[in-house]
Amino acid sequence: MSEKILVIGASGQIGSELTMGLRKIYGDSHVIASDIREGSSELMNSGTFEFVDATNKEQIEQIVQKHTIEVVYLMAAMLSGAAEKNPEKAWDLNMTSLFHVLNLAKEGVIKRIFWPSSIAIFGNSTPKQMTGQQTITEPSTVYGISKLTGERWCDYYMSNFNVDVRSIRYPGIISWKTMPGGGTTDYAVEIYHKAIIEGKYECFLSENSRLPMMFMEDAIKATIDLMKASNINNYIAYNVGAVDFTPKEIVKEIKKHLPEFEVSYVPDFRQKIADSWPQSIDDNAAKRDWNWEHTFDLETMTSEMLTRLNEKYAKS
Ligand code: AKB
Repeated sequence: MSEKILVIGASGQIGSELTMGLRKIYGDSHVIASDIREGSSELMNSGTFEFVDATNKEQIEQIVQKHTIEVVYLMAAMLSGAAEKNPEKAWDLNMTSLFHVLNLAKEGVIKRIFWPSSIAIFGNSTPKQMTGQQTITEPSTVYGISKLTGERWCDYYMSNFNVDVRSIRYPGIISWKTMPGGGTTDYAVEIYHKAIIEGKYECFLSENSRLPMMFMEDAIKATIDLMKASNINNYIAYNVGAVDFTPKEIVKEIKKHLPEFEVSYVPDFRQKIADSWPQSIDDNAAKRDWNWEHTFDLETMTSEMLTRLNEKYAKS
């Protein structure tokens, strides 16, 4: 029988699709979804859902005990743009929730943790091209500082208390089911929706801002594969790469399907965040240690996004 899994932050962009991916593999009754707010009807109707505030240890512990949970995916987080506006709240959510879950593992209540890190751990002093697994990490954002600190704490709990905690430094994640919220890479999701609904989009990053990105299917595969891997005692948080592109390049790709699509560029405070992040990622460690390989490139991702969103909006 497979282990019981709890996803905290299951109603969010990655959490919702991760929950569905885990339910497909391990069975609906083995994967408990939790969040402070309800998720999509697909999520709510496919298995058990519990209301959990990720900053409340008692609530997490109660659900862990109620469902005899052994593995926790902690997906609740405040992303880069939102965190700049609410630094203390972001720090509290991103760090307190991690401590609660790390301590449950230290106490032997749960066996294994997945906790997402981000390319935001890198900063202005990091080499921007093919940014390495081990390089300069001097983040300049609240979110980046919380993610880098989180990586250090995960390493500390692993080294000192033998806690099995695994992590991925996610790039921008592109998906059509659930909207992201508060991130700097969110433009790369919004742009597809706006292309279909309005035929125009005002982009909050400049046209040449290159960032590493990944299609959701690849992100879910990476997450689940890392949690299944048996030989990963090299790093806590792995770089994973897939595609990198600029707003101008994604527009060019969308225009192949929707030639009338119009975009204007009005960079806001998120431009500074984007400028501090890598442009492409060296993921050789993940390839070597657990055979990481991405599937979607800009062309296949664009075609899938537009097809799926067209179907979705036609139904609504
Ligand atoms: C964000 O833009 O804040 C996130 C991230 C790269 O971690 N998508």
